Amino acid sequence: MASKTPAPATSRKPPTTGKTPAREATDLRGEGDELQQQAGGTHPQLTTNQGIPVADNQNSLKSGGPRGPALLEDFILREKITHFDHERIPERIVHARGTAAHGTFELTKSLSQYTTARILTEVGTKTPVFTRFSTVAGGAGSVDTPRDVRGFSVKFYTQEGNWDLVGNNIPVFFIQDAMKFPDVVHSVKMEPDRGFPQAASAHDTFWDFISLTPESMHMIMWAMSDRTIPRSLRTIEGFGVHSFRLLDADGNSTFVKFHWRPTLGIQSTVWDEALKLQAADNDFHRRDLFEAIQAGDFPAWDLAVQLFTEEEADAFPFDHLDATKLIPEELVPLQVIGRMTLDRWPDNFFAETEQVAYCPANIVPGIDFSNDPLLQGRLFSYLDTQLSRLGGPNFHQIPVNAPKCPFANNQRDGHMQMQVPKGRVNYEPSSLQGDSPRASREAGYRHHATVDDGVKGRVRPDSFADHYSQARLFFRSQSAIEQAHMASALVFELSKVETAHVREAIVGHLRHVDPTLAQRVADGLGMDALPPAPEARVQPQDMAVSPALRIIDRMRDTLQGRCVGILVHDGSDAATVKALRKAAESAGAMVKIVAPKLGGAKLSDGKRMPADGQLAGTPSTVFDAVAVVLSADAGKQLSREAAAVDWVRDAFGHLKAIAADDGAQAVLKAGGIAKDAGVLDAGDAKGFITQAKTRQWDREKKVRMLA
Ligand code: HDD
Repeated sequence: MASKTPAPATSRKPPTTGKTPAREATDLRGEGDELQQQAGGTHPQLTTNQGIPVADNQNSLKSGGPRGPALLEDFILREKITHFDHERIPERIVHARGTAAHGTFELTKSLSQYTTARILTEVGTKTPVFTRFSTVAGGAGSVDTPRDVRGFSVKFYTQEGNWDLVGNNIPVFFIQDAMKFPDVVHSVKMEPDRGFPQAASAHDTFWDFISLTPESMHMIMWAMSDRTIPRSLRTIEGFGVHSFRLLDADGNSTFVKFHWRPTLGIQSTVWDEALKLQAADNDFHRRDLFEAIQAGDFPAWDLAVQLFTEEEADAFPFDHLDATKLIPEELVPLQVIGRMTLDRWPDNFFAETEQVAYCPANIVPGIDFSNDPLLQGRLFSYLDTQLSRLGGPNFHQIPVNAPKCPFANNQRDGHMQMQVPKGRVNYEPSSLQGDSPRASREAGYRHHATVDDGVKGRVRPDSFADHYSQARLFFRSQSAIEQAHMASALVFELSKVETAHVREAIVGHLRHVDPTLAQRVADGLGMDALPPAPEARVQPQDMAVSPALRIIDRMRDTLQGRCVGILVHDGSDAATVKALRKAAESAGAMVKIVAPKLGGAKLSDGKRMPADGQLAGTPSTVFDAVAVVLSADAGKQLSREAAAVDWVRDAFGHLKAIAADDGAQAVLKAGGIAKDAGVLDAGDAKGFITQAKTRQWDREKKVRMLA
């Protein structure tokens, strides 16, 4: 319903109430009205949705005096409550928890040799985008940092219509055929009888499904890697997953895979940190993106493509139409063709982030689908889900979903029709109206002309049967630290599985992936012997390792996009705090001051430094590196404060650089922190910044027993 723009307050007077019987309250306004008058400002007249001015927004209409019953006649109360009762819509069945931002995409390299799509051929054009990141399993009100795949959806409002690239931060998927999607999702969401676990993947049900679905093994390797515990949404990669086609003007086709690469580089957390972040800040990723955009520190991603022909695809040792397979960059290199920058936070979360409706079937001329059976199922599912989620067939008219280019057709009416089409003609062919829309062979969408022969049947190609080679490729391509994280993640997750035969079945599959991995997980679970491996239809092959699949070696040593916390108390040395802050900010970090009291601390120069966070509510998990600057007295005092001791102990355990002055040593001692290359004197701001740019991976074996 379009809301009427209310007239300025001065032009409309509240209606008079007529004669007030003596026994009723004499002042219609409630206390809230009086208090808000003091807040000042010029406010428009409050009205109902019909534009009727409201005189009292605090009290319902009563009969028989102020303590009498409320009246059904109160159309203002009824309208307000009715609207409120219907404020929620069904949340997404998957990817319910999301965070989005507006931005632009600018093409830097034309693909005109391969496609007619203007967004991929017109260098320099800035195309508006709306990009939503999400977790998969949790509900809309769950947390940002579980171990989970992250959704990465981009709506490009191109001049030729909306193009939605609906991907994830992982280039492969759990299943090969859309027929299995409801099953994998049912198994991963909370168990239906008990309603838990919430937020992250379920235990027995999920691993039961996985143990019986070997095609998911490659995706499981990714899910158990540090990719699923990202530091921030600004530091995740994105993948279109499927092969698509690019079509040139003659209809010639080239296959393409789309990749997003964050300009800040990829970065993850460590598992203990991710667990503690859930307690520290449910909205850690959403807040990070919000704060970065508000600060003008706009996150950006390069769009890269892998291009290959049908003949090249036929020579791959895997089937690229199988969404459980990736194409190693070493086989088909990435070409960067443009950059997306997110620079505007939505004005309203519900209207935009919640109501945005992505659909992989939204595609523009010059791009086409491949025969990937998972993609084909998706082409149906997304439009269908919006019909119930957004309530009817006109959701494309919601501003965030509407194309920004002209659009016209003969589709009419339906729930919540916002447009008022003019004229007699709502059909085609027609001859009665000169301006009714017509299809155009030249500009219109063209499909690739494919020849498919063979018999009809519910079948899976033999070329999809190798479930382990790429799982092995992924595991063996990781650095030793990442392999240890994966083994430990598997032990952690399987330790939550109560059913012994499910745990054993998974370890059995791991034997095909990598026998050493299977052994480490079996040891971590306390198994006396390795369970048998299931029969593999195709024996796994060794592929050349792909270093591009690692994270740790590819993380950028930088403080850009990262946050440094400085813990202070009364008497902290002002010069040291100032020098650390300056050094961190010059290196691109955001700096936050933490103190036992939010009012801050009176530093050695007698000046009060306000705090950005109070110690008990701002643990070191929310920072990338920390400094502790304390007077001797404050150090002694805080060494008996668990929040301060945890602050340094967690920073140390999470492999972060720590700068501490003499006064802070008492807290470090209470935290049992031993000096290493990442523990520095607070006077050495330069050394601290160097260490703060990276995680202290060498420290890990001293603080954690990994599988
Ligand atoms: Fe999906 C949402 C990504 C397979 C059915 N999916 C959804 C979102 C993302 C993905 C990022 C959130 C969109 C948003 O922010 O609103 N989905 C993927 C990827 C897949 C995939 C990368 C495999 C490569 N999805 C997939 C299949 C089906 C669906 C096979 C069904 C056959 N997905 C849906 C859905 C959702 C959805 C049920 C829920 C909400 C929505 O669509 O709008 O239709």
